[in-house]
Amino acid sequence: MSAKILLVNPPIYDFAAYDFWLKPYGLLSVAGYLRGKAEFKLFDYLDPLHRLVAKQKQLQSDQWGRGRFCCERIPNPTCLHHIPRYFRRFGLPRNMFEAFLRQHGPFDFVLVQTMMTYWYQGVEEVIEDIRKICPNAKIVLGGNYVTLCSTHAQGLGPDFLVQGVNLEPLWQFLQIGPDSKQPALWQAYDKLNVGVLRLSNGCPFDCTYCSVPAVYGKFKARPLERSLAELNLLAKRGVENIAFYDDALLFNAEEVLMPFLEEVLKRDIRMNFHSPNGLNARFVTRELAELMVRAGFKTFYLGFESASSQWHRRTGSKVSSDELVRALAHLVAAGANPQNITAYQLLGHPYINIQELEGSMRFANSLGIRGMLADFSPIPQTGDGEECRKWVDMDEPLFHNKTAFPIILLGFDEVNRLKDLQRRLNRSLAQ
Ligand code: B12
Ligand code: SF4
Repeated sequence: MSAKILLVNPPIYDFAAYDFWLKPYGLLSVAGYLRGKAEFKLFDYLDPLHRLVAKQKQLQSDQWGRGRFCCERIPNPTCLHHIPRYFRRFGLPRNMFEAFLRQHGPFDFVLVQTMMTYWYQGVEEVIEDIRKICPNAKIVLGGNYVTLCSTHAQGLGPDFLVQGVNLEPLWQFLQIGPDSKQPALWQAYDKLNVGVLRLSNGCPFDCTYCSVPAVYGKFKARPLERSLAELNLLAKRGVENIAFYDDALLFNAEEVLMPFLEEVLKRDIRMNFHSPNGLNARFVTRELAELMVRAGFKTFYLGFESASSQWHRRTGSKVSSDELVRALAHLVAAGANPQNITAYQLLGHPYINIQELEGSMRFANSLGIRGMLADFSPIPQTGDGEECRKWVDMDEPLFHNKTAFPIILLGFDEVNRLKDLQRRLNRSLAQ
């Protein structure tokens, strides 16, 4: 008899959370490798098409598949009691999971997705409920929090941790052999309107605030045929919006993104593509911009971070202001709507003194595109994250919280002032 495996995407405990094309892609990928070799059930606390959420008007997704999560207010965690923002639990109610476990259990294994390090309270809740209702199930955690904070994750009491990207120990633990050609298990959802793809792993840069280089190593393309098969699967499931989760989607585009998009056009696959994870403006050529727009890219998020060349030199030199200007010209000439182009800039980075943030915000605004302040989350084992031990206890992942850290570094009033300024600058574009 094949193993019975439950897949869980936990609720989020945070000050803010928004469905910015959030899917448990690591978890679904692992389950995909085991397709046909085990019996699967999925419980995704953040599923926007769950019947409980789908019927609430204010929670409905926008035209590109983004939206709000259902949530309830809860007290701030003790160590963040001084942060003057409301803390919340986002996702389906806890008793729904309990009822689900009673109805569909027992399970042999439960695989739990972990994402932001500071979201571990959701994982803790899930483990507690499984232990109570399905005490014999073996609990496996994998994903970003486990990879970056493995000792802390061990303390939550799982049976097995999958750190990083090597899945060999997992196959041994499950005693099931994988089929690595299989796409993610998107069939686990009854209904689906958003999908995720990743055409590559890793990144050629080495930014001092980022964990990707250490975890994934240098850039490596994934097999094109496998990505196309996954896109096909998503198209058949009725998905209209695809978010790319690549770290460096535009790097080596002639060999990775461009052949993929050419196939999309050749096969007449119509999708809206999105890049929530920040594109590198340096790689946007005229040809690439044209192809992206023709193949269906609708929203463009560019990782700009700062207009200060000194700041960029100190953190990894990933992009310059000139490169941003050039990329925008190509995108707009290709037909991209400037209202759907956004430049991310880091708020609350420890080198804010040389970041010239306000000037950078005004600069992006002068180019006629929206700016978005990406609150800085200090990441353990990165150069900049380790420096943040000066301000917070980095061994407590709640201190990596992206709402909390900028307030701790800059103060509540200064954070509000900068956010207000960003709002005003964006509003000025609409006039
Ligand atoms: C996509 C992405 C996002 C998406 C959302 C993703 C989501 N579902 O929540 C968006 C764009 C919204 C986002 C936002 C942010 N992100 Co982000 N993001 C990522 C990214 C690129 C991929 C995450 C992912 O889905 N990985 C899973 C898949 C794609 O990876 P995979 O390699 O196929 O997985 C394999 C293994 O890891 C393992 N595995 C993975 N999961 C699981 C689960 C199980 C059970 C098992 C067994 C195995 C397993 O097996 C897989 C198969 O081979 C990572 C970087 C990275 N490369 O991981 C950063 C990353 C997670 N983000 C990061 C940051 C900093 C942010 C922001 C704070 C940025 C900002 N300032 O705004 C925000 C925070 C959002 C919030 N609300 O708090 C940091 C982590 C920060 C932290 N403290 O944890 C990362 C690590 C990048 C970095 N700079 O180092 N992000
Ligand atoms: S370019 Fe992006 S993914 Fe690459 S190291 Fe820098 S921040 Fe990380």
